[in-house]
Amino acid sequence: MSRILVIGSNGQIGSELTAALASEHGSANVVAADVTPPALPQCTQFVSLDVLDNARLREIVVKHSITDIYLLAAVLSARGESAPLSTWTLNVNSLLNVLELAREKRVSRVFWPSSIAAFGPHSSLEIAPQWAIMDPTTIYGASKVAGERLCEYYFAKFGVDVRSIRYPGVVGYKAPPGGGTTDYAIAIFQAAKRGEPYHCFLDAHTTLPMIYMPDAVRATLELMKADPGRLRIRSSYNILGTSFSPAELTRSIRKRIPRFQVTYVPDFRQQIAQSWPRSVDDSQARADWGWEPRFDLEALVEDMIANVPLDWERSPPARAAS
Ligand code: AKB
Repeated sequence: MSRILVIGSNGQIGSELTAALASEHGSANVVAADVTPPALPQCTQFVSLDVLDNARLREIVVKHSITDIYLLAAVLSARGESAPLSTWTLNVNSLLNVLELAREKRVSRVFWPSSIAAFGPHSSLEIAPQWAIMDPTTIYGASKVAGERLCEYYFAKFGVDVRSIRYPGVVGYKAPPGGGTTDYAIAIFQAAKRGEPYHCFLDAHTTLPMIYMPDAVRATLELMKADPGRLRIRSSYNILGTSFSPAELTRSIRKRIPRFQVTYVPDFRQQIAQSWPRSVDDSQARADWGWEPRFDLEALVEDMIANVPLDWERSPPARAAS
């Protein structure tokens, strides 16, 4: 039986993954961890944890007989640029702390997310292959490439069962995103629903790989359930939900909210987005563990409009930690 620790459980992905794991494995077998307690009660037990506090991490793993760790705590691409050193420290050292626990056989399995941010200007940006030149331009991207190398190293050298996905931009409505370059694709829905214009910080035609939250969560669960013998990638798997630009997203929203207006005022995040691929080749994930997305752009837009709160304050979600 798995005993699961989710680190970064208040964040955009962490909060939804924690709920999904609790419904799959039973609430009693899932421990949620973050630096501060969640704003809303969660379906699992909560422990306070700064993942850089290695002694506390070890104490929690032993006390709760943890077998599997999902490490979601991270500083994302846009926010990371204002604090490179602390971004690197959190994103890389947290992974090392967890991989060391697995090397010592204190836990059996680790999930760690990489990102499309691991790619860079020379990565074949039309459709980034699984194996590409990785020359990220952000500290977040650099920490993801380092993390991928560490995952592969700990697997090859010590047999650590670590599994990873390069998440595209993740769109969801239950918790706010925290400091990413793809965050526009969530804020735009809230403006549309409030009947306000949206000032987009990316250029109209900046196409990026994206994924709807239910697909991202399902991909994570499916990868972690996959037969280890079938997994040929121990750095991180490309997966794709759908790809779209702000202009294409706006067109789709306007089919449902015709008077919605968007202006484009690109800021520093435009440069980051331009260094990322427009799509990714996820054929390896499809072949190895049967990955298949369910939400295309129209399905994502339909569901987001139906469910996204007008703003996070009026309908408070779990606090985002990353
Ligand atoms: C970000 O925009 O930084 C994240 C990511 C693509 O990893 N959403």
